[in-house]
Amino acid sequence: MAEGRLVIGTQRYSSWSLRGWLAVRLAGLDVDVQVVPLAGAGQTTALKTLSPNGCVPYLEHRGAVVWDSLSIAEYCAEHHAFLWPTDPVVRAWARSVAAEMHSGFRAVRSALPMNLGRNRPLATPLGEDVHKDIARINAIWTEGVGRGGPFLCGQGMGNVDAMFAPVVCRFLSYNVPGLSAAAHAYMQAVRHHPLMEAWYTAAAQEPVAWQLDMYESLA
Ligand SMILES: N[C@@H](CCC(=O)N[C@@H](CS)C(=O)NCC(=O)O)C(=O)O
Repeated sequence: MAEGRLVIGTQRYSSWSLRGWLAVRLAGLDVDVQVVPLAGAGQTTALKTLSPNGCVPYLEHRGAVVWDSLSIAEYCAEHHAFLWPTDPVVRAWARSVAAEMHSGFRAVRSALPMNLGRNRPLATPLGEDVHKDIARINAIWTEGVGRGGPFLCGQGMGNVDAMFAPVVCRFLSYNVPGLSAAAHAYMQAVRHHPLMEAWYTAAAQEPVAWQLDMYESLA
């Protein structure tokens, strides 16, 4: 019997869920995964009584109840120390950019919603605020990979990469311009990590009835 459960949303769309799921899988926690189809715009009734904040990802593990992707990442790091870099200087950087991701980049989030079924740029030009976010993310990725790569803090995927993984999905889906060669290499490393392959495969197998017009009809 599993030691708990991780509840996530529609894998095609749920960027926060992808973060939590990656951290849990990287840490090797023995939990059952439950997928709840999202209604969009924060209207998923089933979640309102399920998790303390009415959101996914939501983790129950060995009696601990954990919500919010960043605290799930921290919880997972307690079980698998290498989810954050061992070098304190690199760890400080990793935590800072993970927090920056968690609390920022709103322009990218709202203009480029995660949709793993999408593979074309937006019909309309990106706004200045979106370009500003892209430039900052490009700088973070270029700096991180500059340490040797292929991931942001070295050879293995860790919490910092889990936090940025949905951004990789968005940038690939919308073929975002203005990224360095290092950033492109980073996106390929993330996209082809076995856990990401598994996530994309599961997303492609979700029922068509779970697809939401608000994302699918975005020109
Ligand atoms: N800051 C939270 C955000 C979680 C969040 O907003 N999750 C969305 C799904 S991606 C959600 O559960 N929305 C509620 C709903 O669809 O009703 C985290 O990092 O986990």
